[in-house]
Amino acid sequence: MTATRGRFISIEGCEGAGKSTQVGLLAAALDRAGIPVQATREPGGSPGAEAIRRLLLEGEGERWDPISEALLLVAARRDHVARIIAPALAQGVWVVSDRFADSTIAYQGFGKGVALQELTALHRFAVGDFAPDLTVILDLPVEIGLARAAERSAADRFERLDRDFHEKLRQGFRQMAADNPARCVLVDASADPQTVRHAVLAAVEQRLGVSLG
Ligand code: T5A
Repeated sequence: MTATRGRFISIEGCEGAGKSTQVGLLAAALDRAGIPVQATREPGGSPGAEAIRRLLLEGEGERWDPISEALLLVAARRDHVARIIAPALAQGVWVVSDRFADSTIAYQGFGKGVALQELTALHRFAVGDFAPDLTVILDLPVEIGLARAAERSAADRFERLDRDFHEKLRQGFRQMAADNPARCVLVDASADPQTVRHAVLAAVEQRLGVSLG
């Protein structure tokens, strides 16, 4: 007997939006509801993609130009999809990913100016029309996100970029939510973690037809 395909949910947003926090809370809620779930992240998620993650996050800000960066990210994504996400979904496991392809459109496209149609073509080349069933975009003012990220750890290559860059990212994510209403839900992430959790679970229940208690 073949298992019913799992559902793929990506959690997106700017630095410090609370993505990792909400991935953990959502995975716990799915697990409590008896739904098999695997939490993962990008860049990374598979051994090969985690190796690429280290290349991307360490070192000087100008270590990679934006196109090289996009190529590395998409190579990591292909490995992550092929080795981790697609096999899990085929076995009926739900996958919740801390970032996915919308981050490339936001950071390398809206943020760093790589043409959006080139990024879309690259995505198709790497993973075809594979896409999340639901994308939750956590939205909050840039200052709040950067302050949260700074409290948590030292800045990485991306967090060191200037405020204008982070504002472009926010507007990019908002634009993607507006352009893809069937797939994306925009959630106000400026509230406390439990309030945000409530909104995320409500979106999953409404869009994917499950009850999370
Ligand atoms: N990147 C990634 C690209 O450029 N292109 C791509 O295609 C992809 C996939 C990844 C970097 O790579 C770039 C984007 C990133 O710069 P990362 O280490 O994964 O780097 O960093 P981020 O994804 O930005 O994750 P952060 O850890 O910075 O932020 P999160 O996950 O959004 O936030 P989280 O949950 O870790 O929370 C941060 C702090 O805030 C607190 C938490 O306890 C924590 O201390 N917090 C809250 N505080 C108050 N209220 C809330 N609601 C809170 N939620 C969490």
